[in-house]
Formats: sequence, C-alpha cells, structure tokens
Amino acid sequence: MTTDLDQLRQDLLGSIDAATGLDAIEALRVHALGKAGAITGLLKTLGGMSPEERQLQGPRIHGLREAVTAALAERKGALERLALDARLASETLDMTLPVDLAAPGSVHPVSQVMDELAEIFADLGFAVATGPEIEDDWHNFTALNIPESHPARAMHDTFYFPEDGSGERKMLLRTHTSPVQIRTMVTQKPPIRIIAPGRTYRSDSDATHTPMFHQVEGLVIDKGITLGHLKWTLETFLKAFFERDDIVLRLRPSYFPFTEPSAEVDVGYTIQNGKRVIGGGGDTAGGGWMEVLGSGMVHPKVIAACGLDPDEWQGFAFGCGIDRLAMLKYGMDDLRAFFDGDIRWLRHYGFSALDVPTLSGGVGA
Ligand code: 2NL
Repeated sequence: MTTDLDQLRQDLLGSIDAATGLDAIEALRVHALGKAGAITGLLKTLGGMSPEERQLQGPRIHGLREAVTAALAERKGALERLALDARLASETLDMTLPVDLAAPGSVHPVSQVMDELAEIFADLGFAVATGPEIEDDWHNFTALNIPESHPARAMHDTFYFPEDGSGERKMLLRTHTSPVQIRTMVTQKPPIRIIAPGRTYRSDSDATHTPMFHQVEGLVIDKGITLGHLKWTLETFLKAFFERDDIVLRLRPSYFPFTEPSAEVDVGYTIQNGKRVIGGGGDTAGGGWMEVLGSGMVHPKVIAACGLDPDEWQGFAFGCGIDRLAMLKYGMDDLRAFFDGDIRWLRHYGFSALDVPTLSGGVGA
C-alpha cells in the first residue's frame, strides 16, 4: 500500500507538472478526483479497513488528495498566465482607428440666440425672467393699458381658451412676453432690470409669421430713467449681438398702448454680395434701414396698474422677435424652416453644444 501510494503520488504530480494545456489539467482532475478517480477509489476503501489500519492510511490518502488538488490549482494558474502572456504578445489594438460615434445633437439657432441675449444683458446687469405661456387677459392685456374694446386685442390675433362660465378672467396663450414683466413689477420691488425671452402665440401663418414664435422683451424700472438710457442700452446690445461697432440706430416715433412715447427702432444695413448685412448704411448711398425692435418709456398707467407710483418710478421697455434676430445674424431666409423639425436644416444651421456663447469680450461698455 505504501509503495502504491508513493507511486501514485509521483505519477500524478509528475503528469500535472508536465501538463501543457487546460484540457489536460481537467482530464487529470477527473482521472484522480472524479467519481471513478484513483484517489476517490482509495477514499472508498477506508470504510472497509480495521480501525488501526484506517488510522494509519486515512491521513496518507487525505494528504495525497490535498497535494494533488493544490498541484492542479497551481498548474492551472500557471497555464492561464502563460495563455494571457501569449495573447498580450500576439494581439494588437490600433488606437488610431476612427471611433464610430453616435450622431451628436446640436443647439437650435433660437436657443443659441436666447443664450447670446442672456449673456449680453447679464453683462448690463439684467436678469432673465420667465412666466407662464397660458395667461389671463389681465396680465396679457388689461395691465398693459389694452382695455376690453381696444383694437390691439384684435390686432394681436389671440388664441383664447373656451370660457368656463365662471366669469373669471379669460385665459389665453400669451401674445407677447410682456405679462412676465407685469408679474415681475407686481411682485418685485424696483429697481428692476430684466429680459423676458420665450414662446409667444398669435393666429397668424405665412412666410414671415408662424402661430408660435419667440420674443424677447426688456424692462428697466428705476428712478430718473430717460429715453437716453433706452437708446444707449439698445445700441450697446445691438453692437454686441451683431458683433460690429458700426451699428447705426434710428428711433422712429410710433404707438404702443403700453409705452409713451413709443419708438420703432431701425438698424442701418449695407448690401454685400446682393445680401443685406447689418452695420453701416442707413441713409448713406447703397444703404437702408431695417426695423428690428419696438420700444418706449413705460406708460404711467402700466406702472400704476402694477401697484407702483408713476411719479416715483419710471422705466423703458422694448420687444423684438428672436426668430427674426436669428435670421438676420445667421442669414436664414424662411421663418417656417425654424419649426419644421427637418434634421438636415438643423445640421446645416445648428450649433455645437460646445459652442457656448461666452462673448468673452463683453459688451465693451
Ligand atoms: C414689438 C414691440 C414692445 C414693450 C414691447 C412693454 C412691457 C411692459 C411695459 C411696457 Cl411690462 N412695454 N413691452 C414695449 C414696447 C414695445 O414690443 O414690436 N415687439 C415685437
């Protein structure tokens, strides 16, 4: 028995040491420790031995089983390391091959212009204010000095919600972002310096009008505010937005119920390669004027409607179409394309998400 066990140990450990593959290791494990394995067979003989013999042979057989189990694990580990080394030596990875990226998204021109506006006006000390797109007629019209019978209510081609019969304020889709400014004046103590960008709605639809469009309005309420502050602010804004120093402005008398006096703001343009380009121009030869903004001094009735004393607080306000600003700056010609959702248009005109409008030069103020 002693010689048999020693011989078996020598044979098994020798074979394990000589094994050159994981398959061979597995075969040796089955041969020694499997159900019908050599060591398994020896363990079974322990039951038939006398207590004295079992006391002698038990530790020897168990010792052999442990030695073989350990040798199998060690050889298996060594073979796996060899296999990995061989793979690492033979396989190469070309780190210069192009990566198959998912198509990146891009920033819509309207969003880009909104970000630019926020940056420019932040430099001038303006905060961005937002409010509901579903409004009541008090915030959208009445507080802005547009009473029930006023033609401007019809002029604005308002989308109204059906009346609920409660006699409460009529609900509508805001026709401008002015109600955001009204809400700010009602809830915030002056001085106020805000811009209100956002979606607005009018039942209008042709090449230059879409039922939903974007507007930005600005509002300043403080003591001693004059038309001079308005003109300087708009000039500074337009120079920064169009990135040109030669911006010329023309303020044309106009009428809005919510401002007095009111002025339409035109910007000079010149013709370059058959296209209108903002900057220079105006009344000079080959130049012309383009209307870009409406503005004025906030009507005392509007200030009073918001609970402020018009003898103490004055201000100016202005409004313009963001879609129109985007078209002028980035040379797009059909407004409807803005909202068609055609991915090819967006690939052409969209902005990289990394192209953030930092305007690091500031407004030069
Ligand atoms: C235009 C004209 C304008 C305003 C908007 C305004 C807001 C308040 C008080 C007074 Cl709360 N005015 N907004 C003033 C003048 C013109 O917009 O042509 N928009 C596209």
